[in-house]
Amino acid sequence: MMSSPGIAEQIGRSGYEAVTLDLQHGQMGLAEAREGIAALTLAGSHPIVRMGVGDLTNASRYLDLGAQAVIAPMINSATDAKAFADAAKYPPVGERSWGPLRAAQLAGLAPNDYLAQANSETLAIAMIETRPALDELDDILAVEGIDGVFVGPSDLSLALSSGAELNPASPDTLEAASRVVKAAKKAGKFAGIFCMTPGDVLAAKAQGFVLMAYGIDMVLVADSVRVALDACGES
Ligand code: 3PY
Ligand code: MG
Repeated sequence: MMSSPGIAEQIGRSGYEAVTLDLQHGQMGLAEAREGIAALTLAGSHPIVRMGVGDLTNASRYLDLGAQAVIAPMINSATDAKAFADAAKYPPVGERSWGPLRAAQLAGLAPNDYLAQANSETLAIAMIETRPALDELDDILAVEGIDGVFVGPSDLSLALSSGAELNPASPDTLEAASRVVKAAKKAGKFAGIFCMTPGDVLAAKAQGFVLMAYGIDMVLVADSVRVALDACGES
């Protein structure tokens, strides 16, 4: 969430297989995302960009900068999912427009070699975090070019309680998350989920989720500073 590509890089270097640059709720702009994507590539960690709500046409731009996956929040219908896949995938799957010069440089590939692997190696991930999305889950999963779905438990908890409570661990939210991972498996796609605690990560893994987003840079940095100060008797 922080605006620093350097912090993203250090998180990638510390062992995260992938790091998501959050352009929905975070502080990065396009220029910082560009630096963060390059820094993560250098660090050997997969750069993912979460886009703003409805920013579907920019999916190709983030991929052109070298993002290896794009996450679209608030995908509510198969129509949304198709628009997203169209922006993220080259023909014949979609209508991604050509221009991945930076992405090809970062991948060390000639243009046609980048093209040959782009549709399979760059991922379009649709967030499921509303009631309409749950209602259309199977249709969203059936859209060609959508590689996987990603559960947003905070927004889901708001939606399922009609705004009464933010509780990513509410029984309704957990039940919906379980439904999502099962539906994804059935459709031959993968499921991911945002996790609030290490326990959430382990539970999600056990359920069959394969992309667990855990650890917000603002929190990781603040927690590390507290540990350092505590160790010096300065808390
Ligand atoms: C949510 O929980 O709603 C999210 O979008 C997590 O990133
Ligand atoms: Mg959300």
